[in-house]
Amino acid sequence: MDNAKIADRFEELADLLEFQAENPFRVRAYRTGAHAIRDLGESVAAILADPERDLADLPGIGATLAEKSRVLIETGTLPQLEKLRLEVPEGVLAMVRVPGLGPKKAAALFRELGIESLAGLRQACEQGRIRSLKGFSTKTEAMILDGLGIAEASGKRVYWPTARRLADAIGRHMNGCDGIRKMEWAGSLRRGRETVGDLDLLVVADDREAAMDHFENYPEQTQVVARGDEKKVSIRVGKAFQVDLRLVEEHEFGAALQYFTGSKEHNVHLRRLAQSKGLKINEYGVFREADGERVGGATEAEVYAAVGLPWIPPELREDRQEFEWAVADRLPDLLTVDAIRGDLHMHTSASDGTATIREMAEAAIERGLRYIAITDHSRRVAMANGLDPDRLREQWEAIEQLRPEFEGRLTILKGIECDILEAGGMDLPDDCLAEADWVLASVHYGQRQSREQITERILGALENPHVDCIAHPTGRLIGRREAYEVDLDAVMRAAVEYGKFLELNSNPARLDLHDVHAAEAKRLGIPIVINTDAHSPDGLDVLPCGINQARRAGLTAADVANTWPLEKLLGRPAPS
Ligand code: DGT
Ligand code: CA
Ligand code: CA
Ligand code: ZN
Repeated sequence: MDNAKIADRFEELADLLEFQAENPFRVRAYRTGAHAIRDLGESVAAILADPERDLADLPGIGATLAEKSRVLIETGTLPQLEKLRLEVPEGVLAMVRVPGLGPKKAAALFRELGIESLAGLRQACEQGRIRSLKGFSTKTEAMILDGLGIAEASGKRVYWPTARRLADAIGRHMNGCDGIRKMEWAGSLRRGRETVGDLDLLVVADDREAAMDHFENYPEQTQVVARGDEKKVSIRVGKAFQVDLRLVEEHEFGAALQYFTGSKEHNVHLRRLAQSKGLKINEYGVFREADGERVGGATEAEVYAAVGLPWIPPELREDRQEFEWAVADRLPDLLTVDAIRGDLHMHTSASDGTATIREMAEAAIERGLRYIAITDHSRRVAMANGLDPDRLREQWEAIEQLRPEFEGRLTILKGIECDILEAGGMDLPDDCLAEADWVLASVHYGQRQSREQITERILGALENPHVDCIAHPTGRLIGRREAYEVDLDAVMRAAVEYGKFLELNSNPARLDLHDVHAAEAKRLGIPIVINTDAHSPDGLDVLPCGINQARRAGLTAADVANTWPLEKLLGRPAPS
């Protein structure tokens, strides 16, 4: 069982205990532990297996959670969790998360009225069956109905670039409103998270009413959710995706931006730091506890400076290591998109791409790249028309013939995305791989094999002297398919031993390696290659998603091999 799954179990346990009105400190202990484990670079299993180390020593974990982690890894579950799952139906937990309901009220509805799903809850409200309960009224019913709309929508997160495009469109619309002095997107969009639950826009405007009216009139808007007061309004676009607008004062803008950028955990940590210095930080500014005097908040830098810290880039604000780094003035100089010089994973119409080698090369030049590798699928991926040695050598000949045309503008590497076979071993013979400039190795089939099998297959690929890099190393598809079972610690150790690269695939559905693992790779000195895996010229435009993920992992340009000159990356003169 990997760290993410252990964290999921602890979070579920916290939700269930909260519903049972358990001691809030215990509930919090599980949540803190889940957060700590989710953000751990090494696997919990490896730490437990190491007799020299004690999982209980790690911050946020402790003896109880260490013991439960051991049981989870050994048995796949916890007796306590199994028992609670029987007592509390799944739908009831969803009710706990409905804004305005909470664990206490949800428990009453479940016990007194037998409601155990969001659908049942809506029906009971509409039939007026809830107002009869002690502590409930017609007003609660209306509030729950409102909350239900939000809860149903809030399950649907979108990939980051979808949110980015929507934000840009709304931004253009808002530019048509007079008297807007400042405007910035906050929340998970600004932190560059993989998925975004809703959008948070902050605006300073001469005329608040006018700005809110303009926002409500966004043409693609399907519903105005709430215009509670004179400072906030939310709309829904498309299928219930929510966009919040908040109007703030100019001198509060930095404090508001800091607050609404989050994450919540980062903000909690920052406020704790402020308290220890006799300060109070909220969305309106920084204040002295003693006399309430305001000491800053016009800019974000002012907010951080008030507690003696440099400004922290939004992508790092997850309460991982950013405070430790900031205190020591060791914040990494995060990678930017223009540092990327090459893209070493892309497909053409020879396999499942849509464009020719020349079209991909031209598109790469337009995007400022200096080198690319053409990496079509190998023969095992028959449904993508994967290449056998003959077709691959033909393609490489075509690349050699194209090279003079691109001389001085772009180097085209003869590459391949070679499958790692189910039984182990590479899909193409060594003599063929030996002729390539760049070999990616991927697991596409047999993803349901055991952890041992999949790990062995990948270790085998890393041992092969012709393989340069493991593509999308965990195989996850965000929101659609879990990562395959693999011992990433072992994979990383082997990558170090054989001097291989690991990919960070920029496809918004993959983002694989994900941030925590990319950070661990950096710690071990494994160079990361950020690729697009483009299947068309436009496919090259997903690069910013990979950059976000790399920044969230704290990577600098030096940590990312495709910012390097090609000679350094290949360890030999570049082909021409
Ligand atoms: P999302 O929308 O689920 O992708 O994630 P965020 O981070 O954008 O979350 P959202 O939209 O609920 O809130 C935006 C930020 O506002 C959040 O990152 C931190 C701040 N914030 C919101 N509610 C709270 C709260 O109850 N406590 C604290 N400390 N911060 C909050
Ligand atoms: Ca948000
Ligand atoms: Ca929000
Ligand atoms: Zn590919």
